[in-house]
Amino acid sequence: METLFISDLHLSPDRPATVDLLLRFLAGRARRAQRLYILGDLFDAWIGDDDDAPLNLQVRAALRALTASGVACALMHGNRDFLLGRAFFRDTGCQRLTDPTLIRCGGEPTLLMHGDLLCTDDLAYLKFRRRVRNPLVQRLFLWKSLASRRALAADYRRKSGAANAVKPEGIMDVNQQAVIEILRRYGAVRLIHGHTHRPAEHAIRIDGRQAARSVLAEWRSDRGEVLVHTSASLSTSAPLGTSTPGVWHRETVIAG
Ligand code: LP5
Ligand code: MN
Repeated sequence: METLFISDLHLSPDRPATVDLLLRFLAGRARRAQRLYILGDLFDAWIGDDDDAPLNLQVRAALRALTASGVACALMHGNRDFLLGRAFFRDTGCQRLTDPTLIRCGGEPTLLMHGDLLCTDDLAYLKFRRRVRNPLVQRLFLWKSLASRRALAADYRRKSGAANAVKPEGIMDVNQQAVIEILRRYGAVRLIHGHTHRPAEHAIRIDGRQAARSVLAEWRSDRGEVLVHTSASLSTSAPLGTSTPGVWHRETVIAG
C-alpha cells in the first residue's frame, strides 16, 4: 500500500512541460497508489475558482479522473494557491487539508505542512501572509474582474521576486526552533513539507527521541519528485493491532 507526497509544482501556462509531466503522473504512476498528498503550490498563482483558463480546466479534469479511479487525493494550500476554493475541491473530489495536518504513516504520527509557516525569520513574508489570508481582503480581491486579479497576482509575484533577491538565504529557510516546537506540539515523529525548494532528509533529536524532516523538491520542466511511503504487507507476522513503520523512498518522474 503506497502513499505519495508531492508539492511545489508551480503550474503555469509558461511551463507546459511541467504540466505535461503532472498529467502523465496523475494518469499513470499515481494510479498505483492508495493516496496522494499535494502539499501546496500546485499552481504558480490561483486567482479564484472562476478562472477557466485551459490549464486550470485540464488539471481539474485530471484530478477528477484520478479521484474517480479510486485514489484518494488530499490537497493543502500553498503561498501561491491559497485561494483554491470550495468549487475546486468539489469538482476534483480532492479533500482539503488544513496546514498543519497530522496523519499516520505505518502507525507513525506524521505532520504535513506547506512549509511557509516554519519560516518564522521572514517577518516581511509573515506580514504579507496575514494580509492575504484575511477573509475580507480575499473577498475584495475575488470581487474584482479576472483581468485585474491576473494583473494584481503578477504584480505580487514580481514584488515577491524582487524582495527574495535581496533577502539573506537563511531567512528563507525554516527556523529549526519552529520545527522542533511544532513536532513537539503534535507529538509527531516526522514532518513532511515543501516550499523551501531545498529537498533533503533531516534527522532531528527532540527530547531524547529521534524525528525526521522530509523536504520535498520543486518540480521542474524535465523532472518531478515524489516521496513514497510503502506500508508493510498485511501478511507479515506482526501481531494483530500493531503496525510496522513501513519504508520511505524518493522517485523521480521524467518526461517521455
Ligand atoms: O512565492 P515566492 O517563492 O516568490 O516567495 C515566497 C514569498 N512570497 C509570496 C508571494 C507570492 O509569490 C505571491 C503570489 C500571489 C498569487 C496569488 C494571488 C492572489 C492574491 C490574493 C490576495 C487576497 O508568498 C516570499 C518569501 C519566500 O516565499 C520564501 O519563504 O520570502 O515573501 C515575500 O516575498 C513577501 C515580501 O517580503 C513582501 C511582500 C511584497 C508584496 C507586497 C504587496 C502588498 C499587497 C498587500 C495584500 C493586500
Ligand atoms: Mn511555497
